[in-house]
Amino acid sequence: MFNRILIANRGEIALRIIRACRELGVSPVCVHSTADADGPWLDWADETICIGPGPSVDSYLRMDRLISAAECTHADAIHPGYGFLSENAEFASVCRDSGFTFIGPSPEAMALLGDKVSCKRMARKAGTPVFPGTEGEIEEIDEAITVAREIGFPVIVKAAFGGGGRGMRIVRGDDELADAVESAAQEAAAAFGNGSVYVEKYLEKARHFEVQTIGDGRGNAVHLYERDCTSQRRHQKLVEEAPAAGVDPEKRDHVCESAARLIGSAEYGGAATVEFLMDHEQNFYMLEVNTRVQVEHPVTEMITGVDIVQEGIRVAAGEPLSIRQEDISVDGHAIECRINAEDPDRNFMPQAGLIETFDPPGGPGVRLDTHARSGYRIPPNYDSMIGKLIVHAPTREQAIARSLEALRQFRIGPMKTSISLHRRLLDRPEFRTADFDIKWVERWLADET
Ligand code: MV4
Repeated sequence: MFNRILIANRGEIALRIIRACRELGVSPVCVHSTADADGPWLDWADETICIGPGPSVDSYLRMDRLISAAECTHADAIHPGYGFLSENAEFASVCRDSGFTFIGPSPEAMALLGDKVSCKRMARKAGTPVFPGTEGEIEEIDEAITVAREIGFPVIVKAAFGGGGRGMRIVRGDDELADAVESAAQEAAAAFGNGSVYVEKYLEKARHFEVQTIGDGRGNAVHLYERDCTSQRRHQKLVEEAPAAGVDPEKRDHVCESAARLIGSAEYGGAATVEFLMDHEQNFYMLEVNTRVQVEHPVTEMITGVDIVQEGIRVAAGEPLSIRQEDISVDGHAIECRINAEDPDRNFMPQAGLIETFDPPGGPGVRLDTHARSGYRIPPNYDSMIGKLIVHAPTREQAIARSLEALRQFRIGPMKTSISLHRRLLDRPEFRTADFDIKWVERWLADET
C-alpha cells in the first residue's frame, strides 16, 4: 500500500478521498488554490500545499505544479478525483514518468476508452451493445450518407473526443447531413483539438443507465450493477439512484456483465463507468465510458457495501480486486440528490458567499458527503456543487420518503440551493413512477413557468 497520496482535487471529493486514505492507513496530502486556502476539507489532511491562484487553469489544472507538490510532500501516488485532470491521459502519463502512481487507469487504457470511436470498436468485440452507425470515424461524406440511409433518420453526429453534448448534431434528413458533419467536426476541432466525428442512430426518448465497474489493470473486472441518472438538466445530473427502477433482471445482468467484459478487455485499472441509453423496450446502447470515479458513486456503495474509492486505491497499489463478482449483490435502494449552491428560481444562478446556516439532516440510512459547514465561504471559482445527500432504504418508495424528510430537515442559508428543487422533483409523478426520460426535468421546468 502507498504511504502517502496527493489529492489533486478539492471540495467534497477531496474529503471523500481523505476518508478512504485514513481507513487504508495512508497519509493524505491536499493541494489547494489561494481561493480554497480556508477549505474545510484541508483541516483533515496531514499536509497541505498551495499550488496557485483561484482560476483552475492556474492551479488544479497545472500538471507541473501538481508534480512539484507531490515531490515536495513525498507522496508516492496522486489521486485525481473527478473533473480537472481526472480523464487526461497526458496527466496520467506525466505522473508515471515522474515516478508517481496515478490512481486510475494507465494512460493507454484511458486513451483507448476515452476516444469514443475506439471505445465503440472495443465494445462491439466485448459484446457490449452499441448504437448502429458508422464503423469508425467519417472520412468520406458519402459513407456517412449511405450508413444514415441504412439505419434510418434521425441520426446523430458525435465528436470522438467530445463531452457534455458539445460537438453533437441531430440530423433528420439526408440534406442536412453534410453540413452537420462539417460543423460538428469544426466545433470538435476547436474545442477538443481533434475533429474526428462519427454517426449513429439517434434515440429520441431514453433513460440514462450506467454500469459501475472496477478493473485490476490485468484483464480482470467486476461490475457493481447500475445507476439510473435520467433526472438531469442541461447535461448536469440532479438525482441519481441505484438500482435502476423496473428493469428486467435478465436484461440488466446481461448488460452489466457485458460492461465488465469491456473494462477487462481494456486491461483497465480502477473504477470506470460504462454509460448506456435504455429505450422503452429496455434495449441498451452504450454511449461512452467514464474513466474516473464519478460524483454519483455513493449510491452504488450504499446498495453493494463496496467502498469504490478504497478499491480504486488498492488496485492502483497493485493489489488484486478484493471482491469477486459472485459475492456482489444489491441490497435495497439508494437515491442521491446533488446539493448545488444555485438558485433554481433564477435560471440556476450560482450562489457564492458565506454560509451562515448549515443544519444537516441525519438518521437511519442518511449519508451526507459534503465539505460545507456554517462559516464556510463558497468561492466563485468552481463548480456549484457543495454536497450530496445520499439516502438508503429497503425499497425505492421508502428511499423517496426518507429523502424527502431529509431534504425537509436540511437547512442551508442565506444562499439559495437546489434543496427546494429536489423536494418538488422527488414528489413528481414522473419520478415516483420512474416513468421518465432524459428530457423530463427540462420539460417539467419549462411547463412550470
Ligand atoms: C445520444 C442521444 C441519443 N441517441 N446518442 C448527450 C451527451 C453525450 N454523453 C451523449 N448524449 C446523448 N447521446 C444517441 N445515439 C442522446 C444524448 C443525450 C443525453 C444522454 C444522456 C443524458 C442526457 C442527455 C441529454 C441530451 C442528449
